[in-house]
Amino acid sequence: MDTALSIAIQKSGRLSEKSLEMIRSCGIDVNADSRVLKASASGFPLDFLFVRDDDIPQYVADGVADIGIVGRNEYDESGFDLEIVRDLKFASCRLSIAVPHDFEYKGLKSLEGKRIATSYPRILTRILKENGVNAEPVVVSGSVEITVEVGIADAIADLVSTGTTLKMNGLEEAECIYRSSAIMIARHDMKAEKKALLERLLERLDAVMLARHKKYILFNLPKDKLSQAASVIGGMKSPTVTPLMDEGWVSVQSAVDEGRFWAVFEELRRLGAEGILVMNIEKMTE
Ligand code: PRT
Ligand code: ZN
Repeated sequence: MDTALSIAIQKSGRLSEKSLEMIRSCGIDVNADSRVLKASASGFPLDFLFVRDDDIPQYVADGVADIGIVGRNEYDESGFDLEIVRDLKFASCRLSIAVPHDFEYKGLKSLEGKRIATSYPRILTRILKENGVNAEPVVVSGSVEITVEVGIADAIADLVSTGTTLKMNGLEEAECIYRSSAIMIARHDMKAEKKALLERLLERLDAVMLARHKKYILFNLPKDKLSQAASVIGGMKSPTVTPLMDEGWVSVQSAVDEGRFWAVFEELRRLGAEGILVMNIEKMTE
């Protein structure tokens, strides 16, 4: 049988849909309707294992799966030594210290001697230690935000994205101590055949991720404004320039960073650009 790479992804939760979507955008299809434990893909030799996110680092470490997609928080908390092959930059969140309103928080030192409830004792302990703070982690597996109210902790360290959960439970986000997003992990000692498959997968993934942060623009420009326009666009080796029937004008096309898009757009308008057309890029390489 031909070698296939196996990937562990979250069965159902905050990471599941995005993980599948990323893989699908690499031209790899998997039937996830019948989300059983295992499935094979079409379009690439990839086997899927749908599991709880907490188990993903362990499965990869044990060789049950070759690679996995998991929150950085779960990986760091697991304590396994794996390779982080990519930061996939979705499911971003932060681990924050939160305190009740009457707690006078003045930095991590305020936590000296306090009980801090968390589901991430390893990460919390490391950070407290780095900051020379002695506090007592109270380990809970869920509903961390109610521990202060019920009297088993003085403060908490929990994942936050919008902050609504903290507010609803009468807590204030005091300080972000750690940032997380979804990452792809792999074992260090993968066989050469599997490593080659992973490289192929990563090449596709990089093309997808790069394209997500770019827009493709096409516009007509008075020829004498070309060098100014090129410096506005920046980044790329050179924009593609095509002559137009009217000899005083050219047609220009280029990829532009999404974050700079509006600034570039306004500057091009100022230079006299006309017929500006903007498109999403599906895939791209540097
Ligand atoms: O069943 P399984 O074990 O697989 O899933 P799970 O319930 O353990 O994990 P899941 O699906 O909730 O989260 C998976 C991963 O998503 C986490 O490990 C993080 O890496 C990431 N992530 C991103 C988050 C959040 N954002 C987040 N907001 N994980 C949890 N939360 C919690 C937060 O702690 C709070 O209680 O969601 C609640 C709402 O957050 P606010 O701040 O938006 O109100
Ligand atoms: Zn979990």
